[in-house]
Amino acid sequence: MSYIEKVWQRVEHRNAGEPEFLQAVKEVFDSLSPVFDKNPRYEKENILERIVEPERQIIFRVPWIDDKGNMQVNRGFRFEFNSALGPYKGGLRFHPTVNQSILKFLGFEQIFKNSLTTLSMGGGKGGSDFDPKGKSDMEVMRFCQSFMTELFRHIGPDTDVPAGDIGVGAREIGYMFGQYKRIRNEFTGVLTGKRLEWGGSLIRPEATGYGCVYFADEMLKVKKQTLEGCVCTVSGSGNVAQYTVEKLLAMGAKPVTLSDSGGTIHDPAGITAEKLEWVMDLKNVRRGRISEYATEFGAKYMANQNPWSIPCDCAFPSATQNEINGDDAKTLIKNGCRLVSEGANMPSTPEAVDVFVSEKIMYGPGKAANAGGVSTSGLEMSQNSMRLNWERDEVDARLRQIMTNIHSAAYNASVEYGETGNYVLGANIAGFIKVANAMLDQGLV
Ligand code: NDP
Ligand code: 2IT
Repeated sequence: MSYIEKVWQRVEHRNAGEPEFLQAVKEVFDSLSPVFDKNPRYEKENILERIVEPERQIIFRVPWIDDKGNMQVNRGFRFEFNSALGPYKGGLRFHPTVNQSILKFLGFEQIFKNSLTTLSMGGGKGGSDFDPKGKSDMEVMRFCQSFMTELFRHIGPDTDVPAGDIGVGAREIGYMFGQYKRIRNEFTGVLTGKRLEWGGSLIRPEATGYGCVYFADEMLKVKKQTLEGCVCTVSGSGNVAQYTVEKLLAMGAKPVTLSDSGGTIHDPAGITAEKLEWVMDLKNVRRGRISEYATEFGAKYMANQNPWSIPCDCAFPSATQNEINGDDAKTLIKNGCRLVSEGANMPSTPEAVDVFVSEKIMYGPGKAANAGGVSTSGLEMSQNSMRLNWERDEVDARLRQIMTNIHSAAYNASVEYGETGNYVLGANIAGFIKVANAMLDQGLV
C-alpha cells in the first residue's frame, strides 16, 4: 500500500461521519502521488498526517434573544486549519446545514486556495447553524454580537481574519466588526468584506464572481476562444451569482438562469443589467425569493430544480457544495456545455468531477476559480495595514492579474505532471507544494 493510501485509511477512520470533509481530502490526495514520487521528504516527515489535522478547532455556544424575548441557542465554530503561509484566513457561513464536516471541508480547501493566490494567508473557516432567513435585522444583530463575544478572543489582524460566505454579507460583517471593536477597543482589519466607508475595499463585493469569470476567460484563451455570445447558466442568486452575471454581461456573454433553494428561473431572452439590478434589490434589500423574477419578467420558474438541464455553452455553479451530480454533469455535456467554472466551493460531486475530467471539458475547480474573493480580502488586509484605499481600477487590475497567475500556476502544473488542461490536478499540486514546503521549513508544525 502506498503512503498516500495508508494515510487515507487513517483519515477515513479518524473522521468517520464527516462525508464532506472526506470528499475534499480524497480529491486532493488523489492528485498528489506524482508529487510524492518526486520529493521523498513529504513522506519522511509525515506531511499528509499533519496537513489534514486542523491546528486548532473552536466550538462554542451562541445564546441570543429573539424578537419575542425568547432565549435561543446556536452552535458556533472556527476551524483554524493551517498557518504555514500566513494568518488563518477564510469565511464564516451562517446556514442551518452548517456542521463540523462542512466547515472542515471548507477550511481544508481554503488552505490550498489561499496558497494559489500568492498572498500571505493561511487557511481557516467558521460559522454557525444559525439561519438568517426570516430573521429581523435586530435578531441578526443580536446573534452576530453574541457570536463575536466568544470569537473575538481567538482572532486578530495578524492571527485569524474571517470574512463572509453563505448567509454572511456586509450586514453581518458590520455587526460583528462593531462588537469586536467594542470589546477590544481597537479599529483593526480583523474582518474582511467590510463596507468601504469603514475599512472595506472596492471590488471585494464583486471579487468572487468577477474572478470566476476571469478564470473562465483564461481557460478559454488557451483554446483561443472567448465568452462573447456564450449562453451561460448560473446557479444561486447571492453574492457570487450576482457578480458572476454582472461580469458575464460585461464580457458579452448571455446569462440565462439564476436559482435559490426553492428553484431555478430560466430567462431565454437573457438576464440583462436592468434585470440584474432588480435581482440585487430583491435579494440584498427585500430578501425575497428568486421565483418572484419569473412573475416580474415573464420568465420560466422551475420549482425544486437546478439549472443543469438548461442547454448552455458555459456553467457557473455559484450556490453550494454538491449541487452538480454525475447525471447533471452528463446532461450538461450532452447539451453542449464545454466549460464549467466553479464560483461555489466543491459544487461538483466526485462523480461529476470524473465526468468533466474524462470528457476533457474546460473545468475550473472552486479552489482555483473562486479564489478571487479571498484574494481581494488579502488586498483589503494590505490596504488596512497601510491605512490607504486603492482605486477601483487598481484593485480590479490586481484581481485580474492574480486570477491570471492562478490559472497559469494550475495550467503549468498540469503540463509538468503530464495531464495538460487538468486543472483539478494542477490546482491541487500547485496549491499543495507551497504549503508543504513551508511546513517543512518551519519544522515541528
Ligand atoms: P449567499 O448567501 O450570498 O448566496 C447563496 C446562494 O446559494 C443563495 O441563492 C442560496 O439560496 C443558495 N443556496 C445556499 N445553500 C443552498 C442549498 N443548500 N441548496 C440550494 N441553494 C442554496 O452566498 P455566496 O454567494 O457568498 O456563496 C455561494 C457559494 O460561493 C458558496 O459555496 C460559498 O462557499 C462560495 N464562495 C463564496 C465566496 C464569497 O466571497 N462570498 C468566496 C468563494 C466561494 P437561498 O437563499 O434559498 O438559501
Ligand atoms: O470560500 C471563500 O474563499 C470565501 N468565502 C472568502 C473568504 C475570505 O476570507 O474572503
